[in-house]
Amino acid sequence: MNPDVYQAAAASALTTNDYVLEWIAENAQRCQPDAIEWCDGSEAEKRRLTDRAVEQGVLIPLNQKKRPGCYLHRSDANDVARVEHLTFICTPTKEEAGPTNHWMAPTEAYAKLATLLEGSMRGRTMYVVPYVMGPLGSPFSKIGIELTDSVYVALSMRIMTRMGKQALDLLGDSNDFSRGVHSMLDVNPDRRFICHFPEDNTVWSVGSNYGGNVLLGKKCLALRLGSYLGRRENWMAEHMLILGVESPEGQTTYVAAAFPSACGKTNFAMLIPPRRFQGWRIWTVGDDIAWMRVGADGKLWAINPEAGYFGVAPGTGPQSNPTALRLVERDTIFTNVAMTEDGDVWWEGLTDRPPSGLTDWHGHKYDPASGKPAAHPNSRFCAPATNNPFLSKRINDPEGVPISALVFGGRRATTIPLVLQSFNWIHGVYMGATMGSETTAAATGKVGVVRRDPMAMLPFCGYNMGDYFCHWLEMRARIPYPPKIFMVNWFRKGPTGSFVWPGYGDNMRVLKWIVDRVLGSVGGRETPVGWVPREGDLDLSGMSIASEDFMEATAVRPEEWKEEIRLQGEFFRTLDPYMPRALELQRELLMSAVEMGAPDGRGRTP
Ligand code: OXD
Ligand code: MN
Repeated sequence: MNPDVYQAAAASALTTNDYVLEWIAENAQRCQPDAIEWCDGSEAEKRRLTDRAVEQGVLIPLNQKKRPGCYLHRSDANDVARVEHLTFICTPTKEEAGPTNHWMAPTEAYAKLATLLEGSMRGRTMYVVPYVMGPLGSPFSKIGIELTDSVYVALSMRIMTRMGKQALDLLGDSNDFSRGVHSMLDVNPDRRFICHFPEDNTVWSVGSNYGGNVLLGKKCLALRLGSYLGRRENWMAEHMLILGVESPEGQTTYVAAAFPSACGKTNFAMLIPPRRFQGWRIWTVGDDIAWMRVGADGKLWAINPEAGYFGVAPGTGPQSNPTALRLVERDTIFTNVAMTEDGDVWWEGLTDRPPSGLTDWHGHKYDPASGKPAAHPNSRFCAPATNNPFLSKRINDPEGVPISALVFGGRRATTIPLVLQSFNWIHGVYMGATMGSETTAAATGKVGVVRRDPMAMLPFCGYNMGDYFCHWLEMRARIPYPPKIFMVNWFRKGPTGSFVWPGYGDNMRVLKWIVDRVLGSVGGRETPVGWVPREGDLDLSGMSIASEDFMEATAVRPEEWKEEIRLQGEFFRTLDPYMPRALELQRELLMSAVEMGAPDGRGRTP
């Protein structure tokens, strides 16, 4: 590397921290950038980087009258999603990564990626992006620095995290920061690796420029490294939204919920209560990630470590998420959506029919007759949380919010009722450990195959899934006043194949039952697999749902459950020999309870 480059970077450094400076020098030596630029997080810097990105064709300005401060990015067509098969947990032993993660030995991974990074930033700028995950000064928060050769990443990190000089000021002389190195290389799937080194609090990501692979604060630090650190430090990093339910009397109850990717987490986090619920408000704390710790009061407290939303655009429309439409009105970076003739954005689900004259996500004229979508199905918006009109006032509270209920959800056409309350913590952990979603015909060719995704963490747990379950079980002893645990399913279908529950805003009715159960102010029906609401327990006023549909939505059928519990056992076997015994015993207990209630002669009625 030209020594002047490093000299210039050292002279303009935003810190005197030797650990940081040495680490940057080492990586600059390896990657050989033409320039090194420290990101301070200022408005002037945002303007400068945005202008540069536009000049380079990385960002396309949208209609600034309609969408002030908004830009479109088109990614390489081979680089549009997270790549689980190229994502590695690099722990000293394979066993520590466990059966659900791809593993590479740390020495091998470092060597392989160092070779790829050699000279990778020649002709490019290395951006030094310091950031904080979590509210500034919070005991939950973590500091990270990402070195990246992507101006798109630098600008997106500015939205998604508390990015800038304040991170370095908070770090001071400490060595306690997460080290992220990212180079796009030539954006080639053959040279794409996302490697996590939990023991070194380090992530190296090469060959991609797609959000989940390269915004290293998000999935990489906040979930994979975070879950590893959480286990070591007795806290929890979870793939959960956090919302506050405020009653007309002004009492707010906080709920955290896990759903597999693309199952409507962002929509649920921004739910608008139906008209009947006048005076009720849902406040968004977070839409994707929760960091949770036991507070001095013995409750479980949570923060959202992020500062923005990286949401899936398709399917976001006036019915599914009117709030999201408001938050992408300005200062948003869109990726791989379609563009209208007048420089606005469009995606499937925004309106019933595509407007004429669209440009598709590749940048070509869109032909609706092609049968292909105009926006990529995983196209995204990246918007600051402060754009959300229903952002919780507690978003920057260093203590976070107290969680009263944990909710697990999935997309299931049968078996799983609209809402089910667990009997206790172990049973709740069991619900999370067995949650899953049915694949659709379009995705796999096989309908109704349940892909298990424990706690929605399958792609995000930074260590052995069996140990992760143990951590959940062990947390119970550390939480004197634990949240109640529930399971929901908005997607159950009736005999005619149509959904029995309308979903969207009406999910408020389920949320209210959950809150009332926490407060002990509503009843329910005990079934062998948990508590469900009876018809009068759920506020159904102001909606039209046939009584049969409600019965169907909340039905617990022994025959379906016997099969379900058998399949849950099959899933557990794939995690052997790491499965905690408590969950297998819970499984057997549920099976015998279901069999006792089953009208097939095998079980007896107790
Ligand atoms: C996400 C995901 O992008 O879960 O949040 O895939
Ligand atoms: Mn997610």
